[in-house]
Amino acid sequence: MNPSLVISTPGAKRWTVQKPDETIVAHLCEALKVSRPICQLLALRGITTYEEAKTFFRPQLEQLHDPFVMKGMTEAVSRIAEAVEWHERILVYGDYDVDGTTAVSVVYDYLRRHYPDLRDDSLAYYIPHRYREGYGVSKDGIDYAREHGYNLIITLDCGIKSAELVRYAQSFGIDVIICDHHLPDEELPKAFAILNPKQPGCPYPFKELSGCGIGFKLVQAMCMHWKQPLENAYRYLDLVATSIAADIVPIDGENRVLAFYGLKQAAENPSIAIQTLKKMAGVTRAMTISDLVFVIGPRVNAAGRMDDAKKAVALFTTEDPVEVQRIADELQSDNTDRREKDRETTEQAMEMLRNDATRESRKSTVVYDPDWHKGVVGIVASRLVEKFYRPTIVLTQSNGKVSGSARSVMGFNIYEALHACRDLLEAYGGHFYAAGMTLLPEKVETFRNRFEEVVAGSIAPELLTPEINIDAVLPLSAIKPAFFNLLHQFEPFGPGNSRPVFLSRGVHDYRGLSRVVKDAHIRFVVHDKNGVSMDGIGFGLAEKFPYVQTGPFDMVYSVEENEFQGAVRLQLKVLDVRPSY
Ligand SMILES: [Mn+2]
Repeated sequence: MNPSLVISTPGAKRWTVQKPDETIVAHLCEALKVSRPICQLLALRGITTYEEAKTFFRPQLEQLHDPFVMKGMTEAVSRIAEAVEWHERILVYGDYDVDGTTAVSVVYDYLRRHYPDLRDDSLAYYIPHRYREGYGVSKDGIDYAREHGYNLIITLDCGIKSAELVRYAQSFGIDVIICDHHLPDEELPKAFAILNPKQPGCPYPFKELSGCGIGFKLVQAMCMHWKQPLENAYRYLDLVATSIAADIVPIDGENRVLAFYGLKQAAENPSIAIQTLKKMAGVTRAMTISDLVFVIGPRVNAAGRMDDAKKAVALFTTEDPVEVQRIADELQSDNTDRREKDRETTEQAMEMLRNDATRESRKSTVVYDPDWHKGVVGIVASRLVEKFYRPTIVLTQSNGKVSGSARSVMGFNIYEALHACRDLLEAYGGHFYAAGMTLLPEKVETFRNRFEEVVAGSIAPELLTPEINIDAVLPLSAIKPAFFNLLHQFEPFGPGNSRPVFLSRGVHDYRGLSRVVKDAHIRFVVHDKNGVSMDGIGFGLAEKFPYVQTGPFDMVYSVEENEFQGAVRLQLKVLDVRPSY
């Protein structure tokens, strides 16, 4: 972690200027012969040498790690090979979200294509129903395997916490291969093989693969085992990139290579599914990570949220364009339903909070309505975090139990907070920033108070103010096409490699040309003391317009390209402004 300088103004956003290691910056400037701000960005991303910079700027598929380094891979591949050879029945089992359904699609589609013997019902996939069965390996799923004579189950994006159910499967002579990326419990399932770089003793060098990423490594390993061209695995990279984007895993290391080539494929040679979803959403430009998150992700997730996630796998593994279009239409309509419910629920939750006299003094938000749709509580929690910036839980009820989703603010571990309330919960699980839980209806009030106590007692006060991390301080004169071209090579952006944010100090409105648009945003024309002027747009910044009028002011922004009437120009996407000191 780099030591950083915190500038704090009450009531404003926190601007944190990152401080890279100066020795490394100096070394990179010398070795790379590029401008200092670029070297600062590299140093902040953990790059210290010419070689590392080269790897970063020129991702290569050869940089992917050998899948056989992963603990359990040799066993998994030989067991699957054996199953293929002996015409055993294989069930590919995965979670209902984007990561799970893309993972199942990759492994199922690969097996189906390369082993025609396994066609028909000797190879099948199974996605548990989000509400009837819930997350992870289900008893229903195993009973399904048993009743249909499947003797090998490959679990994807789940299974690592299912020791009990793996035992249950084995009691019927069903072997289980687990491919998961979630943090294991102390007791690992006694599966035939476990692929999970986070398990103790796994030497695999990159720990942050998505669930679909693990499925991809398995396919890559099978390609190597059967001496097939690796293209048979690479064809799934658009799905892997989709999972990386949707599951919010860091886009550095191996994930960056996978995401880079996955986006390239989505742009140049997409699967019919991605192409169809893209067209329906009206996206004409090359796909970005945000498109995967905001365009593809919700449509795939909508299937599991509103109906049945099997549709998502059907979409990704069907070759007939007419059929793909039909499924995509269904997903589109699920997504429209989902959006309507989302809007309604957010509205109701906001209203509840506006009427809550204790809101101002609380450090957390817990809202509950037994009639809300289970499929949108997570999204609504995220929206409430955006609006009120507190660790947030949204609860609803189904089948006599209350369940909900938790979302956190930057830097606060919400999973730990739930863990501290565990005596009030029936079940809980999740990560640092997002988690889920179930509890009994009569415990909701006690839980609401306890959660507030836990958050209030442990959260650092500054975490309740949103933070903007600034990569470098720049004069406006530094923003030139050549500079932008280098910035462009930092893509794809995402967690672990955010779009660079810059700070320019002491800028002025240029000749009164900056103005408020649509009552909410500011269109900027700014210049600095060197007479360089730039255009910019600041969404939702209208209330800060007085700073712009009275100037000079400081401004944080990212740089983007704006195409207008055929001409491409650089423009600043302004994130915040404040008066210069
Ligand atoms: Mn996952």
